[in-house]
Amino acid sequence: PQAIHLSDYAPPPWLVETVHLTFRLDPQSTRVLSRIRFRRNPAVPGDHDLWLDGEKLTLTRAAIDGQPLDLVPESTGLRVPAALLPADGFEWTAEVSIAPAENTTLMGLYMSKGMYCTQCEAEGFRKITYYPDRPDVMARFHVRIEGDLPVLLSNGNPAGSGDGWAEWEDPWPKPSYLFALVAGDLVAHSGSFTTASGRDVALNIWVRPGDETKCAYALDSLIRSMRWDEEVYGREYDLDVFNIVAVDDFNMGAMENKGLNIFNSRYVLASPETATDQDYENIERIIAHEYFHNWTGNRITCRDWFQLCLKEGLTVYRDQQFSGDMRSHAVKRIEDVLTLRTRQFREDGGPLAHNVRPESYVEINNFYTATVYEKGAEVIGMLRRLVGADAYDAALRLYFERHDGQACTIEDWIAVFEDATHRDLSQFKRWYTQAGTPRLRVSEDWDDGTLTLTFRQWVPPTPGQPLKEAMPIPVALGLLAPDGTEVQPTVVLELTDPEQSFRFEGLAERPVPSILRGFSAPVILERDQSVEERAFLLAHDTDPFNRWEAGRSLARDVLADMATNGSEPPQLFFDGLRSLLGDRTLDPAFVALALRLPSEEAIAEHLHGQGHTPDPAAIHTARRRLSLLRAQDLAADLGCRYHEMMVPGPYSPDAGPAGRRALRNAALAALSQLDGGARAAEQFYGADNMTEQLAALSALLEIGAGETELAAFHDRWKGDRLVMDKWFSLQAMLAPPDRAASVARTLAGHPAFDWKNPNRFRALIGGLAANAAGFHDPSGDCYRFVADWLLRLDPLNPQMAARMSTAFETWGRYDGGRQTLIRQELSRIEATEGLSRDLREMVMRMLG
Ligand code: HT7
Ligand code: ZN
Repeated sequence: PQAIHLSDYAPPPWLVETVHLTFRLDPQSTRVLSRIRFRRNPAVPGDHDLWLDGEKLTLTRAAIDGQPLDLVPESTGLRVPAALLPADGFEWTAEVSIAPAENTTLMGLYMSKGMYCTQCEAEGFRKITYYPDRPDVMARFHVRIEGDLPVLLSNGNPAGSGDGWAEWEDPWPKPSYLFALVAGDLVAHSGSFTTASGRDVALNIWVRPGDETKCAYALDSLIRSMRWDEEVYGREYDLDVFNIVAVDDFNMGAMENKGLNIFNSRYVLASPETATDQDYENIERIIAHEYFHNWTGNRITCRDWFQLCLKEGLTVYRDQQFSGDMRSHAVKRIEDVLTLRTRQFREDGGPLAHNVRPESYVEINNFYTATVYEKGAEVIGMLRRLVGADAYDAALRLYFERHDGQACTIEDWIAVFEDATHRDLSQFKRWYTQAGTPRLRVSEDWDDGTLTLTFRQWVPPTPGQPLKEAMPIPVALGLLAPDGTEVQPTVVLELTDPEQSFRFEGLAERPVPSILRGFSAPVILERDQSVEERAFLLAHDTDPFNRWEAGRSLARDVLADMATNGSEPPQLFFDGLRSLLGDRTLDPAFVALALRLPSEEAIAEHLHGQGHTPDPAAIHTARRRLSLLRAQDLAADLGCRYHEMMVPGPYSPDAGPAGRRALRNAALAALSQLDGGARAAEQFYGADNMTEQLAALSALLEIGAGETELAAFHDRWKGDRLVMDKWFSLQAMLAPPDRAASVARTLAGHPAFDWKNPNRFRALIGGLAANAAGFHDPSGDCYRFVADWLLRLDPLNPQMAARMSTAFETWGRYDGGRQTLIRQELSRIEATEGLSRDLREMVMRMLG
């Protein structure tokens, strides 16, 4: 398949003014009638053919200004020769038929449990009708839906309805990827919002009958998001209605279609009995994310798909700010950095590394990645840190003012910041054009009241980019005196060179530096630091992120030592945790995070970065042993906190009670190693909410118990699809390493394993891939199992198969035996006839 290159971008010769679509719905043969007004693009002189994208469409008729055309469609679209096109514009009319019930890709128009729905980002609209399906073509849409279903929805405002039909008018020009249609037997949980300028907006969350009791939190999150975007970014909603629909079969989390967001039902539906605190937090975050896209994505969109980070990085950054404001900034920052390190550093350090703004792709769906999203958000955070909060606000005001209604590039974005701040940001642009996680090594020199910090940075080579240039790195730093007082409050040092020194003079005593506060840049900091110094920062750092980081890096190094040379953990590690556990002034959610040991995957990545070949089994054993020793050492304190953190009264998903449950459940998991699971079983049967029940089940499975509880859980929840996903993933994730493949096979044979449903597939296959020691069992059994399932899914849902193939992306870290086994599976996939473009591209990139 042909790669598409950023450097080949050419503006569209023909633009669209208005689109009228009529859908006559039928599962096997939906007819789509289109009437599209085209005009010449004044920026593109000369005569040009009209290219209309279209895939798997049956064309019944087509005409230009009413004159029928006899066109022969190609496999990817239709070409209308320039000679047939009136110079000053024309009206295109066409009729196609499609079969939504046969569409298993979940792109375009498809069916999920009797309901029609669409997914058009990135290139799904071309499966609906012939159209210039590219984001730089923005048009006003009018949609008529005809079908024998009670609810018929599309973008924009309602424009009339009757028995078996409804019309929708979207006044805002939009690219085709934001088109949406939903039709089904749905019920709404409704509310309203009055904007700052007094406009009343009807809000509806549409779900299948029976689920309407689980929508209150999603609606509340939406209202808070709308208010927040007005207060913090000055952005108002711009239609009379905002609809959200929950769908069971959905490839990703949600989609920001104009005025009609479509969500994976796991990010809408929640009740205390069925959803965990984490689920509630995700719902709040994703509802906000999609809503925020209304301005960052919809009103201002991307010129082409290479600019994806323009909308995604910024919108993730905005949803992170929102969640921090709603909950705790410190806890949110730690969680975001954990996600970044788990998903993005892994990507950046392997064969799938790519720029935040990629330069070429075969299948754009493969670039909805942690690099585009999460690293894209970090880049915005760095920009804000460098220019300051007020200048950031001014730049965003300018961005909205200058580019409203346009399809933009990263160059436009940078220019806004340069114009608003009068800074030269040409070096900063490297964050968009250079892949890989920078490494930053710091050394200290103390001489008679002066501390000199020397930073040396380098970026490892990544595919296609052997040589790298120095990055601009904002390093937030503070200095602490030996008694814990801050002698230098946070300053932001701006690194621009491969090596740079900074001097701090007039210091009475040698201070302890707290470096990269708040994780001020997405880099790997390398620093020779004694256990004592880390214990000191864990006890005293005034920056909560670095306080957590001190404990984290200590735990990581202890585990790395235990896994590689069988050493014993230092007592200071336990003592540090004990004082944290005993500090009642700290937010319980923060303490819970501080107690969380680095994952096996994180230790493997660290060891690899240190030049070791990680042994998944040894890492697993070391982590379990450290967990046990820690539980023994802290048993009394943990027991105390377990009781103290009980949350009385009715369940609330708010940050306060959720943080208490997080700490309580961390204590439970630790204590279960000592009491044989007695407390966990008690909590499991007594729980009135999913957070406590699932944590208890997980604690039991971790100690090799919980068979009875697993069965009880199944019996209680077999009718609830979202809870059953948890049942599948927990077992796959926590299966003992030598039994992981057989547990996964049994689960795959379970009647409830509906592998065509993305959530269920991800629960099992993703759960297994997250079981590091199990997945990497030297037999290679799990590698085979996962490859078999990818091959089975690929013909039906290539996008999902390609995403899940990233289970193999870390193969290069491991020993020769494992490398050979994984490469064998990747080669087997690659050699399969009829493989999708999606999966083929991923496999080829992984094989290098
Ligand atoms: N912008 C949305 C991306 C998305 C998507 C992309 C490809 C295929 C299916 C998809 N579903 C949603 C989601 C977001 O970032 O908000
Ligand atoms: Zn997004």
